[in-house]
Amino acid sequence: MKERGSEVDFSLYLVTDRGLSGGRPLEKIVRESVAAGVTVVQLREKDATAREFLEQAFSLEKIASEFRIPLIINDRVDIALACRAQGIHLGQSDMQCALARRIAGSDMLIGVSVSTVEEAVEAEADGADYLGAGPIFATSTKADALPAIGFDVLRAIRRAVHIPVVAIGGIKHTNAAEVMRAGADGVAVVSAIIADPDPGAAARRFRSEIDKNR
Ligand code: TZP
Ligand code: MG
Repeated sequence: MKERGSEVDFSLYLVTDRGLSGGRPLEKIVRESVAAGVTVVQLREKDATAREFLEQAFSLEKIASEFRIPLIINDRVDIALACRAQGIHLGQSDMQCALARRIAGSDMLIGVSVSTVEEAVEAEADGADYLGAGPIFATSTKADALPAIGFDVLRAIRRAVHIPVVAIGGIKHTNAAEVMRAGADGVAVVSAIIADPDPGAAARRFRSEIDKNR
């Protein structure tokens, strides 16, 4: 089970939010940023209907397969199974990891959002393949984001588990290096790539900071 997460390159993890895309299709933003070095894409669309979410999932799955990177679906196990995505991402108020595993099977990559060491240890014990830890910094992208956890909690989470830890929340190319040095296996980014007028250039700026600090 551990191999499933450790085989994936989590270094630059893009999370979508079409509300920040300025009307550009997500397909274009995803294609340009993946071509420039994004290694994982999570479809996270809080305001989409199930039908819209499904359509978006199918079209991003095509791009992800083309570039041989994982597509991860936020919250919805059914949609991940329907579009044959490689993974699901679950928050603390979503279906528990072990139950999602029962539905989705042993091949599904499952990520869990955590903001404390206790949640991290529990998620690993529950069968998570990787963790999303944060918010590292304050962010306005997630309306109900918790207070920032900072580097000390990130380091403590890194020490407490054996699965990959992806840091999220307020990460820009200017602080990505520090986040990696604090022990993250990768950085997860919404606004700094999705809202950038040139998502490919934004992804390249991240890549060069991350690669200097791996
Ligand atoms: N979970 C914790 S913070 C966050 C999510 C989905 C949003 C991060 O967005 P940004 O724009 O990269 O700060
Ligand atoms: Mg969720």
